[in-house]
This record gives sequence, structure tokens and C-alpha cells, in this order.
Amino acid sequence: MNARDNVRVDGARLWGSLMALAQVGATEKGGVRRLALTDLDREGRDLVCGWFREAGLAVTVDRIGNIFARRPGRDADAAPVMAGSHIDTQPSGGRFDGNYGVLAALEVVRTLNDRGITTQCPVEVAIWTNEEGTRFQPVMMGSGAFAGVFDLVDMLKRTDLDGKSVGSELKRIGYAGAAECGNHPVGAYFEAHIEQGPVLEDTGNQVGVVTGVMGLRWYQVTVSGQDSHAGPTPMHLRRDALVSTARIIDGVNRIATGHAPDGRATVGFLQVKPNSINVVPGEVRFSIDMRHAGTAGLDAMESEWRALCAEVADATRTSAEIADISRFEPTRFDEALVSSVRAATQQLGYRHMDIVSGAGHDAVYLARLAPTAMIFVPCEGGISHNEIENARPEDLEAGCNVLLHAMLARAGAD
Ligand code: HGY
Ligand code: MN
Ligand code: MN
Repeated sequence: MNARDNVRVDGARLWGSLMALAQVGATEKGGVRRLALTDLDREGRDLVCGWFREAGLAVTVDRIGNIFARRPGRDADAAPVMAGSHIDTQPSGGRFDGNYGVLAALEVVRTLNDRGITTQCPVEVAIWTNEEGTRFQPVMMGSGAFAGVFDLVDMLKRTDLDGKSVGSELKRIGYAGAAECGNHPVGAYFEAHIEQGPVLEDTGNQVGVVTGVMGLRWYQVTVSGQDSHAGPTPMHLRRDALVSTARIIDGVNRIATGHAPDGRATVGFLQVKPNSINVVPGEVRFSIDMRHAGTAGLDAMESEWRALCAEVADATRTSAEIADISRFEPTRFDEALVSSVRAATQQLGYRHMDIVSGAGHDAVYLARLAPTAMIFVPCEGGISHNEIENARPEDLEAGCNVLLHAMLARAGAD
């Protein structure tokens, strides 16, 4: 037992910071709407960077707006032990998704400062740009560019539905940083996050030791038929893009259900043209979010629904064009780092279990660069990507204590 083992974070301070950040983009139902690269994202970034500087951290921003806040270690040349997440949210998002991982990492730094602990390696807190992928695709854009999975120039050109580009929005909000994106040493990466599912709460566990992340494939489907008058056009002569889409959506749902429990598919975005009450729709664009714990499962689901699209298009005299917009294969985290999370959790005495994440996280791309591990805490009813998202202060504090001790073990401390 050494002196460090008794160190604990300040749960009230963590909760206070979470609630203060949640005010930026607060919604009536108690959630947060802080879309990537909006004025609210800038306001959130400014607030958290102010806290970073108050904690004595040196802040740098890279060309895609990723933020790094560095606390020196004894060995300035050692690769930093990094922890972080994202502060952009879903349109009807919650107070904890992403925000918790950034502020838990800040709370670790604040605790090290309070206790005058010097680490061997530097410690860095990271805020990744556009993790949610809702305003601009692909998902996990900033961490993906940092890891070299996405081409930076291509990412800066990506536009939202209003035609605004990532590059122009970064400039407009003042976060088009000077630091090169990537080529930034990372000794190890930790990410604390709410589970965003019901398993920890259902099983009475306070901490999830995350062993890996499900694979994800996002597609955009454009179904084309023919606009025609809703009155004079007989049913058998129509080329109705929305009827065709409805059959595809139902089929996608059946395919994922057939691959349960690890197969998942969601259609969350849909645009109908011309979207008029008395016109047979000639064009529909919709998204498909497909996930599975194994590549074979993803491949099977993908080939089944591509066949389904062709069959339905043929039967309804429409056409279906499929664009691949995001994908990452199932990820397993570094065994040794995962074990350090489990050991910290056991030392702290928290009920815990191993768990695979159904949600994607920036940690997926950091895992390509350095040993990476995640720490989950329960969220109420397993609900997330919803304004009612909630978590208990004591669980958030527990996860943050695990983060503190796993980082200390990795960073080396006096
Ligand atoms: O979609 C995801 O899994 C993450 O929340 N962006
Ligand atoms: Mn998240
Ligand atoms: Mn999310």
C-alpha cells in the first residue's frame, strides 16, 4: 500500500463542472444540444480551455480542432499518458455523453495538483472534434484524422446540410489550430464514458471494464422513383420511392433482429422529396447504422441487406444507390491496459464487470496508435442520445477514481 493508494478525486467538483458545462446548449428537457463547430461548441470549448489553463495546463489545438491540454512530468521527452473524449453532442443529447470523459480527465489533473503529485510521464487531456458525426460525417472525425484514418484535407472539406464546411466552421469559431493533426506522441490513452446501455445498471455493477467496441458501418441510401400526382396515378403505375424505402427499412430491421443479440441496425435519418402531401415521392435519402461485435456478423448483415435493396428496388420499379459513409471494424483494447483498469477498480473496491461497447468512441482510433482502455459507468435506464440521459454522481466519481489510479499506474508517480 503506498500513499498514492488513498488519493481520491473530488466528486462534488467533478459534478459541478459537468453541470456548468451542461448549461452551454442546455435544452428545456434537461439535455444538451451542442452540435460540432457551432457557436455553442465554441462556447463549451472556451469554458473548458479556461479550466485547463486555471489548472496550469498548456493548451494546443491542431488543424482539425482537436484540443490537447498538457501537464508536465519529470521526463519531458516521455510520451504522455492521455485521457479525454468529446464535448460535441447529439441534436437532442445529454449532459454526460463525451463531456464526462473530458471532465473526469480534468478532475484527475486537478486532484494531482491538489496533492502535489508529480508524474514521471506528462499527462494530457484531449477533446476530440466532432465525435458524434451528426452534423458532419464521418463519425469520430477528429480522432480519426489524428490517427491517420481520415485524410485531413478531405475532412476539412466535408459539409453539413446547409453546405457549411468543417474548415470554414473551424475558422469561424476560432479553433482551426496551428498544430499538425497527428504525429503527436501518445504513451497510452484512457477514456471514461457512460455505458449508454442498460447492462451495468441491470447487473448492479458500478464500473464497466471495457474490453472492446462493436464494429460499425454507416451507409446513406438514395432511393429514386418518380414524382407523380397522388390523384390520377393508379397504384400499379407508380414508382413510389417512399414505399420502396419503407420495405427496405422493415427488412433491415428484420435482418438485424435475425443476428441478435450482437447485430444492430438503425435508420435514424430520412429525407423525402418533394415531401408534399399530394405528390408520390420520387426520391428518398436515408441512413443505415449497422453494428456487430464481429466482422463476420457485419459482413453477413451487409450482404443480406444489399440483396434486399436490389430485390425491393426491382419489385417497385425504383433504384437504390448505396454510399458507404463511415466504418470501423470491431476493436479489442490493449490487454495490459485493460488489466490496469480492472486492477484499479478492484483496489478501489467497486463492483465491476467486463463489457463490450455497443457505442463507438474516439478510443477506437486511439487504439491504433497506443495502448488504449475505457472505463464505463452506468447511466439511468441505459438511456443516452436522449435529453433525459442521467447518471449518479457517486458512479461518475467511482469511474473517475478508477481513471485516476489507472493513469497513475501508467504515468508513474512519486
Ligand atoms: O454513434 C456512436 O456510437 C457514437 O455515439 N458517436
Ligand atoms: Mn460519446
Ligand atoms: Mn454519442
